[in-house]
Amino acid sequence: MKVSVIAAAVGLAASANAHAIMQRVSVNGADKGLLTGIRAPSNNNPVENVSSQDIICGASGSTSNTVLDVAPGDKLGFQWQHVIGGPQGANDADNPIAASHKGPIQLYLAKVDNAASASKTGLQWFKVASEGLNGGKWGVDTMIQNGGWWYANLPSCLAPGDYLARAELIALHSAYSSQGVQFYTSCAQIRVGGSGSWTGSGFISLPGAYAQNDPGIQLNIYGAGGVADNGGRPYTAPGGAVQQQNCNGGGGGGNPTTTARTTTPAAQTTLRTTTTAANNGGGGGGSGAPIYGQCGGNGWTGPTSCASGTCQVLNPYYSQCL
Ligand SMILES: *[C@@H]1O[C@H](CO)[C@@H](O)[C@H](O)[C@H]1NC(C)=O
Ligand SMILES: [Cu+2]
Repeated sequence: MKVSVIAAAVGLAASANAHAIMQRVSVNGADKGLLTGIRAPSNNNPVENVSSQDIICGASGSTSNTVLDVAPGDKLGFQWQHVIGGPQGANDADNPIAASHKGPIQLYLAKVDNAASASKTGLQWFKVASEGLNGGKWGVDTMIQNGGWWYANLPSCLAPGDYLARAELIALHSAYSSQGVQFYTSCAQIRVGGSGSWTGSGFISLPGAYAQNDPGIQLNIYGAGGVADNGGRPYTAPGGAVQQQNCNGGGGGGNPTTTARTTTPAAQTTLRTTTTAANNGGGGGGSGAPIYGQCGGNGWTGPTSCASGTCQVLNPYYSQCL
């Protein structure tokens, strides 16, 4: 059994250079154009070393003078394709990405002075969306179904100004050994309008926050028969929980109020695995988080006990009822 699983995995990994690049952004359905307002790598080679500067926005490649105007709550789309410009030749079965490349897709923001010119290093990133594994379906599966597009809403109370929006696809098909993981990341340059007040919370540094052996980065996602369902176990993406915005002003991790929670539709709808946990945390009648719910971690303000299961620390950012 074990041998056949490994053989299947190696076979998938060997389907040569079936990588991808995030290269288009849409705002409320309007495609802003190839590599417009985006910092993207110039080829589709993945980043495998979480300590590399390339973990931030991918290897240095194309740049853009454009900053995309957006508003809080806008629906952003991020499109990955096999090579810059789209498919590689006719009938490219590996466009937008090889189906083997299962894993989560996440969106982080970092405040900057000028999104076109700001350095990508030394920023404080906060996670606003994440689609991991839900009922056997990965974020990458959703993206492939949508022709390479993956969508997330900006937080509806996000404070105005320039941000880098880091769209991260983590392919886990070879992640059973160290640096078998494949990160496909580009950054969009956005200018948020409006009069929101939320400046983020649960900040992380990149590189820094990810460990090469994080259980969401180094793992064997194959279950019985080589099915890439993580053996039916829940999957926790690296970088901590999706941050719940505080619409009453400020940031930095104050206690979100009930009002804030009920008025935060945006960033949460896109993904089920992570956000379900966070949402469930708020409703609490004092009975603790549900099974698989979050019960702790850096910046976590929800319940710290479990209605069922036991609260287990998975990493500094995430404890889960298991
Ligand atoms: C990973 O990247 C860091 C930073 O560039 C470097 O020091 C380290 O040697 C790399 N590790 C491997 C195994 O390549
Ligand atoms: Cu690949």
